[in-house]
Amino acid sequence: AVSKSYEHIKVSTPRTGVALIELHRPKALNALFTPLILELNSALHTLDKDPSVGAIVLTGSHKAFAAGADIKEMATKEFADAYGNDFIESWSDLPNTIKKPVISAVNGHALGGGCELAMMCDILYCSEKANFGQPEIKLGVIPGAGGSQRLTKAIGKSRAMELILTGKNFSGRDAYDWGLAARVFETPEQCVDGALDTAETIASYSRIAVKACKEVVNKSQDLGIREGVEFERRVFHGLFGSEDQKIGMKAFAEKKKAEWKHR
Ligand code: CO8
Repeated sequence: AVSKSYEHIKVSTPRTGVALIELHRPKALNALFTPLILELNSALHTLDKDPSVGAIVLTGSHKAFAAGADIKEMATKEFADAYGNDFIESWSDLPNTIKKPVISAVNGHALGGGCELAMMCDILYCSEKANFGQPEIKLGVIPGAGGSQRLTKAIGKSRAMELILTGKNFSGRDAYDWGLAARVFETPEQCVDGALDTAETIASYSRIAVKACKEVVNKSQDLGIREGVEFERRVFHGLFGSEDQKIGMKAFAEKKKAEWKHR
């Protein structure tokens, strides 16, 4: 992925085991249009298969994570096309279609589809002045890429309802206070650095155990507690068949650093 050249995103590997994807469509504040989404899809899937990568950070610019789906691209769309071609379907779950964790580092605007893309990631970090919102109501539509579901799960019904019905924006500080963001940073630089630090920590662990963590935590979003706990236990059992469980537990007993097989 790193050597591939993209037009609307930049991919690099700033830390050991960590890939950084930067949305890069500065003229339109990273508005999400089809060519960008196709590149993002391609990069995520390539990185997912790259054994040297353990975790991924997704960010935009200091000014905009993404100012939403491309309104100009959508403006003339008809129902038959939207429904017939299931518009958004291929975009709406991007970071969840891959197995490795994706951390979003949100600076600047994260509106509409931009907010939704940030929320699809496994961990959300932001800076204080990040500007989140689901302004679709102002365009005569509703969130279309999971916003009504993920925002509601993250911050509660009454608050999400208010934001989605009014189209009011909220800050990175609010996102943190309400539990949407795992961490909030003072500056955009600190936010991206913080996300890279966390990604580096994740990438230092057994790839198999990391994938299993992502899978079981994400299951909690769809399953009831009893089924979720049962699912977790089965995956836990499965890990006793991995070399890394032996390596990790032996290293602890011997007071040594684990040298993972699956790295
Ligand atoms: N689509 C297309 N172009 C955009 C978008 C957008 N969402 N946002 C900004 N741009 C363009 C502007 O048109 C402008 O282009 P030009 O220079 O050619 O006029 C350029 O980016 C710079 O923007 P502004 O001049 O407006 O910059 P400001 O700093 O004055 O304002 C704002 C920044 C407040 C972010 C403003 O641009 C804005 O309100 N943008 C629209 C935000 C919005 O409504 N987003 C929601 C879109 S609907 C949606 O996302 C549906 C979700 C569907 C699912 C998506 C799946 C991932």
